[in-house]
Amino acid sequence: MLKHIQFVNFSMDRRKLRKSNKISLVLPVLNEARTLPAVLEMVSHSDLDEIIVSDNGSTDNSIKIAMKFAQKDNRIKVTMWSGEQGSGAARRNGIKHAKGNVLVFLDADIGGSLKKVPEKLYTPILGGKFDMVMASFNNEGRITELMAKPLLSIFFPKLAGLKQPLSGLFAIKHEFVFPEKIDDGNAMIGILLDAYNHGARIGEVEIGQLEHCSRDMSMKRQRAEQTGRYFMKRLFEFNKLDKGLKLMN
Ligand SMILES: Nc1nc2c(ncn2[C@@H]2O[C@H](COP(=O)(O)OP(=O)(O)OP(=O)(O)O)[C@@H](O)[C@H]2O)c(=O)[nH]1
Ligand SMILES: [Mg+2]
Repeated sequence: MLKHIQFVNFSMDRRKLRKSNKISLVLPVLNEARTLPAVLEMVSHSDLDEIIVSDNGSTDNSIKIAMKFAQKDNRIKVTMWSGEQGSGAARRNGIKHAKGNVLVFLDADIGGSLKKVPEKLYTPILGGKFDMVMASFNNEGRITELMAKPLLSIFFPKLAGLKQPLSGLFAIKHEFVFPEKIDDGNAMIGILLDAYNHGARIGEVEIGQLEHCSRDMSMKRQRAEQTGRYFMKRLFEFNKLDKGLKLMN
């Protein structure tokens, strides 16, 4: 199920495959004026059909920055709405506008030192062997290491080897994303489990080193709680709770 895959350069065949696919990038943004220019610069050099910036209430210059990039590059669309808060809600809103058969998701706080991240994530999907490709990188997040990985190894052991199961950096075939199920908050665990439950072939690919960004403990606790809640929701839905509890004994 889980394979480490390396970025492969485009061959002639790959170029043909790229043409027969439409690729949309969805970028949720909330107050990321510091890092957004570098991320938009990087993705505007990527081979993407559309770039959807999904903002719901930034109070810094994020929207102004995104609009400026959109004037120079007609693939960039800025969608704004008011309503549910959270990166999951922002992803859901972005997907509504996405026309691609392959979707790439990035976060706007990853900094600009990484190169060609969209290509690294979507290329293995074009190759036909994967339906979802997660980014792999070396940063060790506390919620990832101390919560997501232990829970995955108890209930979904085939996913336990994923290096970054909560990463918001991934590519996925549109048909394996279920917007109506995407939770408002820290939705990654649900997006991953819903795809897995529908039989998605999941891989991961090295993308390099992310800029470190550390949040305060109360923010971390809120995110951990959301991850726990969304995880448990899936256990009930997939009838996994009884089986998992037996495994724990
Ligand atoms: N539109 C919108 N975007 C959001 C919201 N919350 C977060 N985002 C964006 O979603 C992406 C991921 O959010 P982060 O806060 O970085 O979440 P994270 O990467 O899981 O957590 P950290 O490890 O603390 O960075 C970033 O690009 C944020 O700007 C929100 O309420 N609305
Ligand atoms: Mg982040």
